[in-house]
Amino acid sequence: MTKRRWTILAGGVILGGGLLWAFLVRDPIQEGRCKLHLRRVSQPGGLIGTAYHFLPAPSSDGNSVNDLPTGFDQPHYYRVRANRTELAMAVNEGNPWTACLDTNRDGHLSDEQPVRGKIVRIRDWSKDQRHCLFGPIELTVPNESGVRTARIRLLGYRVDASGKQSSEQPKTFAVYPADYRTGRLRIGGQIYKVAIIDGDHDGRFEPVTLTERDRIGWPLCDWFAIDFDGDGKFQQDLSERNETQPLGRIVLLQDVYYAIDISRDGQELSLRPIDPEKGTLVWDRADCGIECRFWSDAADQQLVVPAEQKELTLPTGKYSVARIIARVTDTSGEIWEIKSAWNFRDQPSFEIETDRTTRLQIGPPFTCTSSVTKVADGTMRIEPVLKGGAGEEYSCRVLRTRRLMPAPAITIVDEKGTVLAADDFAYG
Ligand SMILES: [Ca+2]
Ligand SMILES: [Ca+2]
Ligand SMILES: [Ca+2]
Repeated sequence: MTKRRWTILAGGVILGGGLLWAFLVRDPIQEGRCKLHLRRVSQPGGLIGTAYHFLPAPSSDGNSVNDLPTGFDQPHYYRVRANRTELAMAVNEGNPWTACLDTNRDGHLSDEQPVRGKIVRIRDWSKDQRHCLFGPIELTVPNESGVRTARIRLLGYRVDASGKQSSEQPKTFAVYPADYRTGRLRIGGQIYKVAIIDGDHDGRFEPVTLTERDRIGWPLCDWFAIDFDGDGKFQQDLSERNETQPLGRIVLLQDVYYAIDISRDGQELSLRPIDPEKGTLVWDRADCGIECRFWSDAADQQLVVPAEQKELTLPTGKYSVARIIARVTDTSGEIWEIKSAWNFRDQPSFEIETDRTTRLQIGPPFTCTSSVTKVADGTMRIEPVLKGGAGEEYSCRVLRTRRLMPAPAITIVDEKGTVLAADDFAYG
C-alpha cells in the first residue's frame, strides 16, 4: 500500500471514530433539558471561583478537637462549613503545610488522613501570588436515602486579611468544590451551556436560602451558570454580563422565566417556561438612576432602572442586594457614579410577596461616617463608610463621566474645632 493510501485510510479511521463518538457517546442536544456530566477541577479559578467561601480567621484554640495527627506540633484551627454544619480543621506549619479535617465529625483528628499542601502560583487581583492548595478532600454526607459525597479543595492564601504578605503561614483560607456538573441544552433554537455547583458541600442541589454567608457575606449555597452569550465561558463579575447566580427556583432568559428542575442525583437538568407569581417593588428615591443585581431564591435579577421609573414587578421570593451602581446627571451633563462596596455582609435584603407591594429606598439620601480601628499602639486606621437610604454600602470611589475623582479628604478636629490633622484618604 502506498503512503498516500495509508494516509487516506488513517484519515478515514479518525473521521469514522469521531462520527461514532458524536452519534453514540456525546449526548444529543435536547429542547429544554440535558444530562449533566461531572467535571473535576484541579486549580482554583474559572467557574468554580464563584463558589469560593472564605473561612473565619484561624485560632490557636483547639477546644473542639480531642487529638491531632502525629507531627501536628504547630496547629492553627479553623471551622469549615459543609452540609449545614461545621467541621473542625487543623493546619500545621511546616514544609509542606499539612491540613487535617474532621470528616466524620467525631471530634478526633488522629483518625483522619492529613492532606499535604502544594504551593501554586495564581494570578489574583492582577498580581501573581503564591498560595497553598490542599485536596481534593472527600466528605461523605449521610442522609435519609443513603450516603452522598461532596469533594472540596482548600486554598490557603499567603496574604493576611488586610492584603499584606504574611511571613510564612497561610492564614486566610478559602474552600471551594473540587468539581461541578455541566451540559448543553436548546431553548428557542439556541444552544446554551449550563452548569451547577454544589457550593454548600452537601452532595445535592437545592435552591439558595441566602441566609448562610461566609465572612465577607458571600452566599454559601449551590450555584447555577448559563452561557447566555455563547462564548463558551461563564462570566462571573456581577455586571450585566454576569452568567452565574445562586441556584434559585427560576432563571430569566431572553425575557422569559424558566423553572429550574434538577434530578435528585444532580445528573439531569431541565428548564421549563413558567409565569411565576409576582409582586411589586416600589423605589423611593430622588432623581437617581440605579443599576443593580439582586440575588434571589426565585430568579437572579440584573436591573437598570432610570430615575423616573418608580416601580417594577418581580417574581415572589426573597432578594438580597449583590451590586448597585447609582448614577446622577448634573446640569452640565456630567454623569456622577458610585458603586456598592465589595462587602456583602450588610447589604439589604427584602421580600416580594404575591400581589403585594414592597418599598425599597436604595440610593439617596447618602450618609458618610467613618470606621476607626486600632492597628497598633499609637496607630489608628480610619476608613470612610458611605451608605444609601436602605443601608446599602458604597465604595467611596466616585466617577465623574468615567473619570475617577480624587480620594476624599479628612480633617480631625478637637471639641473646640481646632484642626488636629488634615489629609486625604488613599485608595486601595
Ligand atoms: Ca475524625
Ligand atoms: Ca448543595
Ligand atoms: Ca459566556
